Amino acid sequence: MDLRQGIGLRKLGRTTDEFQQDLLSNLYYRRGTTVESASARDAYEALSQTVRDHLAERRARTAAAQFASNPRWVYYLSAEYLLGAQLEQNLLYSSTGELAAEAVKALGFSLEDLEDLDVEPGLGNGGLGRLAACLVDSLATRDIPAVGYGIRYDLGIFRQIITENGQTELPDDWAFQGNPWEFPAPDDRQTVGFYGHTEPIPGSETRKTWVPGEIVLGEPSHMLVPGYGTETVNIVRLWSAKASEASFDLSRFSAGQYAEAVQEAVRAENISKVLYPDDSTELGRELRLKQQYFLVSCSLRDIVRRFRLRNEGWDTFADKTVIQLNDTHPTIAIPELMRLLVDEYEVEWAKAWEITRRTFAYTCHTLLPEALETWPVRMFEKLLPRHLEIIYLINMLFLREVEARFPGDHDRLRRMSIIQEEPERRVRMAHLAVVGTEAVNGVAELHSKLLRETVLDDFAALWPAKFQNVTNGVSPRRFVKLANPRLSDLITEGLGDDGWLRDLERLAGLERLADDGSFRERWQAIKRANKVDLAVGDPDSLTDVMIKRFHEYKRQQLKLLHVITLYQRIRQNPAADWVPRTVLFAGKAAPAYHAAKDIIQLIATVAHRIEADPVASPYLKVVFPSNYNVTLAERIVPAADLSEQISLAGKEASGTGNMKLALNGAVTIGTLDGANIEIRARVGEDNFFLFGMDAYEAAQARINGYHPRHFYDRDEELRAAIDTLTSGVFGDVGRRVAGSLLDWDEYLTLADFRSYLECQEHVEKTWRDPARWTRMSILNTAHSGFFSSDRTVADYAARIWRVSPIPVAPPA
Ligand code: H53
Repeated sequence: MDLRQGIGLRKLGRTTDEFQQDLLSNLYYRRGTTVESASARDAYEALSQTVRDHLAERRARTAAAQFASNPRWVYYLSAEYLLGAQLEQNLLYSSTGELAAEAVKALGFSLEDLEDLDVEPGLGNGGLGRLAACLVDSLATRDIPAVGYGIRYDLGIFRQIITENGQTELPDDWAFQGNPWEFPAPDDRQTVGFYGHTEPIPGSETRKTWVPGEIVLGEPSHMLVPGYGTETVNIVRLWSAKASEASFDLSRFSAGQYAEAVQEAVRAENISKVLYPDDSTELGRELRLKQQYFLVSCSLRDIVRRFRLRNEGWDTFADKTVIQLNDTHPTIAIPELMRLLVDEYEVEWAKAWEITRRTFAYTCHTLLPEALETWPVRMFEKLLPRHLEIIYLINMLFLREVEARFPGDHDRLRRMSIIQEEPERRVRMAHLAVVGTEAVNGVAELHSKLLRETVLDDFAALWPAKFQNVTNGVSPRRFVKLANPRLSDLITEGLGDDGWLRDLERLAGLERLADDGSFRERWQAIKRANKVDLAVGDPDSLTDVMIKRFHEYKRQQLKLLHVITLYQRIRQNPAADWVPRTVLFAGKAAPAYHAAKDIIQLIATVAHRIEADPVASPYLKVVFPSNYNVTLAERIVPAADLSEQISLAGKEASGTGNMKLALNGAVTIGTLDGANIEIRARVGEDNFFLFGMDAYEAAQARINGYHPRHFYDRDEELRAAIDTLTSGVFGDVGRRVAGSLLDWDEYLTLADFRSYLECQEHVEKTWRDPARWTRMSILNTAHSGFFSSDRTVADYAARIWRVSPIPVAPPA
């Protein structure tokens, strides 16, 4: 019997009664409890399993269809995934929401109660991790055979608590109570080596034997990634580090040396213990490099295993495989594939190199030089000795190519080398990633252009065709349909059907409704209702949100100077006609990034001061909810009126929060940075509040000699704001922030201050005309269709991966 024919035989409940029976089965047989004693947790687990079964059945059909067509598979390698809560999403994607609501009601629970128990796996830091989650959603939605590979960190991004003392970090043991959404597959376990030495192989110049000094096991488990409005269910496969049996020292244990007995095992398992909470700044720790190699080694072996299920030899490997590197984090995959091919499978070097280059593509997500990873050569030498040798050989051959194109240009060789020589020898991972791939892309038009013109200019001169742009996008399912059900319903009504959820450009059909008075009123009422739900301030006030990681380049400090200025203006003239505002900040700072944590603490302090001030508090409120994550974003985004995208131009690669907010009808105040430029081009200049220097002016300002005090001296309000900080009324933290602005101001905050304030006045003037504002809001949504991650994935598929959809037939 062909097992694949059997798929679909198990009947899944499609009526309320059947669904309820499935739920009860899971409660009894898998959870081992009864209706009488079922806790909310029991009900949550049983429900999750019931919903999961619907996806699992689709998964089985998907795998059958995908393997049968032996396609080119897309493998997304990412150190981070911010998948968001699963239950609500999976109810939507399996169309079981209504059945589930009925079924759990009979058990005495509400769906909302159970959704509250669903913990989001916080396996990422910020934009890059959430982008990975949006892309896997869209890959499935577009029926593209794909697997996302990542690390199953025991502890995800820290839980943040905000008090007047700033940010406190607590461990995030997200799977403490188990995770009903994943399938462990210990039988697909891989062996990963570290340290040790290499030995020559007699008769071969390029092949070597690597004898590792430490062995760790990688155990996968996968989560299902359903497509929306289609049958496809792909997977994300996450690796956990496990110690081998041999690493437990029984004799020491027997001798009572309990800690020593498990020492080696603990060390091995530490590899997937914790997500590094740095976002786009370098963290030079050996354990981090170990994590990267662990992810890469496990995933490549799994990719090879999958290739061999349908193919033989190596000639077609690159035709059947494309591996997308999400930033430089998984770049060691390039020398690792070379090692597998050359050392283990005895493929000749030149052929292996051709296969490798054709297999990989690299997405760069930054322009900050400090975020381009480099690793000390001596660390590589110790941890991955064979990989270093391979990198040296790759580099030698590459520099020969450069020398042939630009004879005698020694400075160019030095600049382009994969090995940095001064002040210390380091491996430049971005250079390795460019050399070892077929395509390199930035994540927004400006970013891709600046990559070609600045950070990677020498490479763009050598290989102009390699460089591309693929503008980021976001999932309209999660960030409109799930996050903003009221608006989704109105959009569906306005457009006549919900086809926009799979074809977001159809939102353009809302344009004609922007001048319809009754539609506008309903739009406005929804925004208000969302604010009531969020419950952070007066729902009639202008809800002004800045939600993102804390980083000086993003300039939360500029927003804070605006808040202080507003506060002082109100205090000076309490009787004036002020526009009431609720300013909402949310976001985390890397625990070791003290300047960013200072800004958080200062915001919390200022918020408290304003709250306690009876003169200012009726007009100005600052709130800072703790622990910004995907779930919280889903509550804030639908309630925002104004979206703050105020990074120094040329620093934010793209941004994706800007897209989520615009899609939900927030109007952006922003600089010409990252994807803001493309948002403005689409929603129209009149529907976007622009201020500040552009990227070229900003770069020029630094070159010409930037003096923040120049702006301080010439702007009375700016001086007053900074002086209050310096005076110490907001404590030492105020002095520190003021000092850093006055003395250096790396991101030209003071230079953009006046332009920002004037722009905010324009915002208020516009806000006073609700019809006009609402029209702008509708037009923002109407013209944000481009920013769907479905479009992003279609771009990658057509221009970088060269893959086509493989549709999955519905059950017979
Ligand atoms: O990646 C986002 C961009 C955003 C950029 C962010 C990012 C990280 O979250 C981490 C490391 C890194 O190099 C870049 O800052 O601008 O939108 C997705 O591309």
